[in-house]
Amino acid sequence: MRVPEPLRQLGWELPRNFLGLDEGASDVARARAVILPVPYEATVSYGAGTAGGPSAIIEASRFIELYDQELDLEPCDVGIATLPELHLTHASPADALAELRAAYDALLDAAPGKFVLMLGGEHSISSAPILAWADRLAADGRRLSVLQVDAHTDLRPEYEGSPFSHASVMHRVHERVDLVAVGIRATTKEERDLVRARDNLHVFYADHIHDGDGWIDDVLGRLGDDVYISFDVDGFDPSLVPSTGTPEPGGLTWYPVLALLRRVFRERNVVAADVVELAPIPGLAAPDFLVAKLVYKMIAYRYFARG
Ligand SMILES: [Mn+2]
Repeated sequence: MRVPEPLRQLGWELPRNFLGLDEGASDVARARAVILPVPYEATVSYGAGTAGGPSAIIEASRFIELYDQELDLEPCDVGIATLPELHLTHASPADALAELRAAYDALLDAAPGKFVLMLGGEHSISSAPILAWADRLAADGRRLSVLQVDAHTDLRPEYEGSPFSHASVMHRVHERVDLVAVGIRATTKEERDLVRARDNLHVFYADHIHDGDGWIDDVLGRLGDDVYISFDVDGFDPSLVPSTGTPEPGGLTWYPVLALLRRVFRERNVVAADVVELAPIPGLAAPDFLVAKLVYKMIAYRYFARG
C-alpha cells in the first residue's frame, strides 16, 4: 500500500517483499529480477514444513543489508520484484506441476529477459521451470545444463509410488538436459548405475569436494553455455541449515558455495534459478537468513559477477 505523502516520514515497517524494497525498486515492470514464491508441499518424505519456506526467506530478507561489500555496490539497484505466492492445486502432483508449468511459461512470456528466481516449496516443483527452459532453448537448437546443488541425487524413477516425488525430480528431466549435481552424499545403487551409464549426468560427491581442490573447474567443465541452477538447501551442511526435511551430514559450507556460484554466473549464461526445501524451524533464524542471503547473492552475481 502506498502511504500518503504527508505520512511518508513516519516509522513504517519495511514492505513485505524480498529485501523490503520500496515501490520503485520492487516494481515488476522495472525490475530486472523477479522472485516467484511457490509454497508447494505434497510429497515430502520425512520432515514437513517446506510450504513455509518462501515466506520465511522473504521475511528474513527484509533485515539483511542491501550493500554487498564483496561487490562494493547495492545489487538491489537492478530492481527486484516479488510476486505473490503461487498456490498450486492439491488435486494431484501431476496437476500441480502442469499448473506451475503454465504459470511459469506465462511469466516468461510476460516478463521477457528478466531473471526469475523461484522459491520453494519442495524440490518436485523444479521440473516445471527446468522443462520450460529446456523447451525454449531446444527451439533455438540449444541444450540446457542444470546445476543441481543437493545432498540427494533425486534420480529415482519414482518414490513412494509417485514419479512426481521430490526424490524423483531430476529423473523427470534427466533425458532433456545435461545434469551436474554438486554436494551429493545420499544416493542409491540404482541412481549410481544410471549416472555411470549416461554421459549427460555428472555427480560431484561432497566428500570429494571436501578433500580436493579444483572441483569448481571440473564442475564448470561439465556445464554447457546455458545453465539453470536448482539449489536444494540440504546441499548445505545441516550445522548451517538444519531446517530441511531430509538433512544429511557432511554438506557444503558458505564460502565454497559462493565460490562456485560466482564462477558459474561469471562464466555461463544462467537463465533462471530456484532455491527449494527450506522448512523453517520456529525460533531458529540463522538458516532463514542464510537462504535469504544466498538468494540475494545469486541475483548479485547474475548482474555484477562479470565485473
Ligand atoms: Mn535434497
